[in-house]
Amino acid sequence: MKLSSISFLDLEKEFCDPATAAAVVLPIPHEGGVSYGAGASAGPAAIIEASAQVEFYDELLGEEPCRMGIVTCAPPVLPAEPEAMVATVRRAAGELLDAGYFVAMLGGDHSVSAGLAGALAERVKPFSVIQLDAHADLREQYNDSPHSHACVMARIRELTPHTLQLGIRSLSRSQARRIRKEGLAVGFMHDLRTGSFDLAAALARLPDPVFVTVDVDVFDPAVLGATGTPEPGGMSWYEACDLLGHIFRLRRVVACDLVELAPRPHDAASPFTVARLLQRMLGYRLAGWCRATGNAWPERPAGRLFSPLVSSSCP
Ligand SMILES: [Mn+2]
Repeated sequence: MKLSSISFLDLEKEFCDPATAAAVVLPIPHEGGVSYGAGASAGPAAIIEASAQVEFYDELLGEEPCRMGIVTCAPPVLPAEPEAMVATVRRAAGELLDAGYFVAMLGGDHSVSAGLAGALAERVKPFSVIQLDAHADLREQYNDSPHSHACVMARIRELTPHTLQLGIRSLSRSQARRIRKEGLAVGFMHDLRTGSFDLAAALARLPDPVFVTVDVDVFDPAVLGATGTPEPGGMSWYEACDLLGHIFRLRRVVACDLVELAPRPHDAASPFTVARLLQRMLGYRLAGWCRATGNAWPERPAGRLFSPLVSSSCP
């Protein structure tokens, strides 16, 4: 494994050692056919840089997530051609899953998520994908490409039928028809807001393990504006944290990604928000492990804590 020169959260060596870490951060600075604003290839570096300012102590969890050990990889060499890029991500993520890490990938545009989903599909069946996103991303093709970020959930649904899409508030008529016709599990943002979407029931229908993919445009632009395709009416910070808290409590999450941050000048808040969210998601995972095993929050990294890709009863 090639390590990044700066680790996520700028951790002391003991807390980012590949031998003892439970989680790994994999930066994928790929930007293919971004449809509106550009800049997602600069996302991972901006998130890692901002993460150096994040307080280790999570005030909701009452603990420091970094005590699980979080190693940060250098980005792999990425071919520009989308299909080859996805295959590269599949291999890189697959090696990390095989090594027993909880994999947290940083995009890049949303097309990179097909690589991580592909790595899971090669290793475990069934598995689920939960998407937090403003956009349904169910197009078969976009700008003549099936690998566009606007098609990623269509590609992922070729790998698993178990998907749940949350926070959606932008889609075409044909995508809306597909959702109705195939009865896809979609929690539209307005239904989440009014409480008319039964999240617990939707989560109960998903098999473990779960990959959670977060397109940062799920946030309201007032919370996070540095993204290529902003949409009004998105989640607040606490809405997103509550939702992810439920997901990590009720399902066994083995991998996540955060994609589509496109850093812009004079906006330190957006990359910092993503860095904090990743730290919190890792904390939710560790909290789930503590609950499931009865173990205390670890003081220092103790190897691969999370049984990764085996069947459903493991914590
Ligand atoms: Mn999106």
